[in-house]
Amino acid sequence: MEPRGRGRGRGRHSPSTAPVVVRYEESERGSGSKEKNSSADSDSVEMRVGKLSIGDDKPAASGFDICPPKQAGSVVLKPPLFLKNREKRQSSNSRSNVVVSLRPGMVFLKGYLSLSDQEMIVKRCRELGVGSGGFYQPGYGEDTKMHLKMMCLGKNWDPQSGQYGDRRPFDGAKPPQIPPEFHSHVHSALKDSNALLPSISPDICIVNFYSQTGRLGLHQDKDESPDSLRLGLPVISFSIGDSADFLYADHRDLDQPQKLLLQSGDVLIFGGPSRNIFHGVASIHPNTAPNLLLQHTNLRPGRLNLTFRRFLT
Ligand SMILES: O=C(O)CCC(=O)C(=O)O
Repeated sequence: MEPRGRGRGRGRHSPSTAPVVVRYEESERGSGSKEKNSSADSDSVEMRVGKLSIGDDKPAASGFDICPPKQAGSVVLKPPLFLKNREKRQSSNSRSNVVVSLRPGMVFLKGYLSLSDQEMIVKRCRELGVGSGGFYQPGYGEDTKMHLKMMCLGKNWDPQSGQYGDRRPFDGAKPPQIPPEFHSHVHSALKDSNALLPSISPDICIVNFYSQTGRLGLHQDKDESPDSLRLGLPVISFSIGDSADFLYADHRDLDQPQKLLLQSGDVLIFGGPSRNIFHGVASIHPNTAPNLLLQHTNLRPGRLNLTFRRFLT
């Protein structure tokens, strides 16, 4: 989310009082660099917006549903048997122990989250995502939508100001808390990574949902507190659903950033000397999510990504 740390002023939309249904026909509206002129991805997305009331803690809006109910009469094609068997083997609760050190402070845990972990995470994100403070399409301004849906847990990150806060400026909703099960997965991943990085108990989780045309420009995560950044407290990233081409580099204008394929269940950690890397998502690989995950959750086509961070030291 490129302009993290580059605020463009805090925009506040007038709260509406009557429930409305907003249908976004998202289209390319920006031009020029991906980062500064992000526009919406090409999905048609329906969001039901309830009565909005700044300062009200009760559920006020229902957001984008990442696991919409199956349509009556829809036909689900059965995956080939070999694929089912392979996924069944992978679905055991045991975690992969493939740990790859990509560079100092950057560790990749390949296939770390089991299928049941992934299902639990999808289901929790779905529940939280349709409630107050749930998924919405963020933007840096009226005409600069990001190519993803976002929900913040713990603290809100506002793309317009590049700041964290306790409530969302545009509807006053408080971000849901980070579920305890998520904390335990973060804790285990940090421990199993053997990375020489400080351990954290995250107080922020940014949850992104990318449609199959979603993407995210190269940016640094630099809006956490100066102490958190100075200490190189790690960012822990979980990938679920369709695979993605993840890019990273020391500089934004590097012609050839490094590319890493992130698949469902992968965990990536970057902290210490890699805390300030530029990173982003170049593309999503359609129809690459595990079949069993889709069958068990009805996750939409696309990719769910959770990045855990620590704002305060
Ligand atoms: O989706 C990803 O893998 C990266 C997400 C990210 O960079 C962010 O939320 O800041």
